[in-house]
Amino acid sequence: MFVDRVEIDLRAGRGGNGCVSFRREKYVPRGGPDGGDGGDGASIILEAREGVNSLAQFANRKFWRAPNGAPGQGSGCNGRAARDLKLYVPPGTAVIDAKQHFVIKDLLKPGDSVVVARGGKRGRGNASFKSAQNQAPRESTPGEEGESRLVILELKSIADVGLLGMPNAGKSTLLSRISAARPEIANYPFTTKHPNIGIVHPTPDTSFAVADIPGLIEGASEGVGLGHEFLRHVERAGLLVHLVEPAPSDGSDPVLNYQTIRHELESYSPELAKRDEIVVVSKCELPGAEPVRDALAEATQREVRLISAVTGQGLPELIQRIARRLAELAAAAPATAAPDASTEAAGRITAPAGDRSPKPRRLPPHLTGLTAKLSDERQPRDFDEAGQ
Ligand SMILES: Nc1nc2c(ncn2[C@@H]2O[C@H](COP(=O)(O)OP(=O)(O)OP(=O)(O)O)[C@@H](O)[C@H]2O)c(=O)[nH]1
Ligand SMILES: [Mg+2]
Repeated sequence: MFVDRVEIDLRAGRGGNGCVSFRREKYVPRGGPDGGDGGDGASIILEAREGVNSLAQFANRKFWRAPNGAPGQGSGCNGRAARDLKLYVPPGTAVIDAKQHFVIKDLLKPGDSVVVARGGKRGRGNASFKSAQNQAPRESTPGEEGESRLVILELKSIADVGLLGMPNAGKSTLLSRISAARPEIANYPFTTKHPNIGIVHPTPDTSFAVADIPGLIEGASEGVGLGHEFLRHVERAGLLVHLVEPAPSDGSDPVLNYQTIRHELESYSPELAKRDEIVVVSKCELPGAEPVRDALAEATQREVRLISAVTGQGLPELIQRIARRLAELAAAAPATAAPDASTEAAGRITAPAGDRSPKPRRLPPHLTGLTAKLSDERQPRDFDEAGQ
């Protein structure tokens, strides 16, 4: 089951209460306070992990509770701190506060994590209130409540390239031809019901990820068909590949189909509509593909490619074109990212470059002072050195 958006209710653990207790033991009069502290409550941590590819584990369970810290006990026993609850999500999951609608954190890379609900702090036992003035304290503090939070987890797949097109345009077939992904393919619309990601290797040591999403139709922004819900899976893609079928089975005009998808894209997100787009005519071994290519090129004033997943025509060129464009985008990105990096570096306190060696340890005065030797000689010996 593929799940890409869930709302979950999180509550971190409560801290354990502190304990009020006095030492009572035969022959130990006024034993003093010995109530231990409680243990800290567990926090809830969300972590992106490689290999997790859907939010399915949250689909049937809305409430997640982290364990409470154990209370303190007599004889100076502190309560056990509860172990944090770690929940694993796919890389690319945005953690959103459901009440105030802001992104708490975008967990992009495997290993990225965020403490979404902090565990309650432990309560203090009466032993910790002991002082010279107050030698028999009867006070303790309760453990704090853990944070509770309603969050939305929204998976936006991490792909470099997104495939767009009407249903049945041949998106899944293209993905299966250029990568090891094996999406479902069939000769009817809406075969694909959830996104598929495939990794393409243009050269043995380079790769990019391609996302195939369910087809869009007119009115997708109003929820027609599968809606444009799945467009979020291409939101992170720097490059879109728009497939146009030359002879749709419903007899519609391919150029109009192209414009419909563009329109839907714009109504979903104007920002996404501005992304780089490569337009291709699929199934080009079928008759009538070339006139469609020419008509599209005229309508878009752009280069339009012909590909065929059946004969393999145009596929290596398309892969090379995508790889080149991605490399250009990657080369352009550091220039815009650079100011961020420098401001971050400026904010950080770093040691001067030359001062990396550890400081020499200072010896205690009885080993370095004037009397060090003297005191050594005067030490009582418990064996006779001469006799050894
Ligand atoms: N002749 C020919 N048929 C193709 C080609 N590529 C795909 N097809 C056929 O087109 C049909 C639809 O292909 P899919 O890959 O499932 O299309 P899709 O765009 O993923 O469709 P949805 O998942 O429904 O949105 C299948 O029957 C494929 O066999 C091609 O290059 N040539
Ligand atoms: Mg498909």
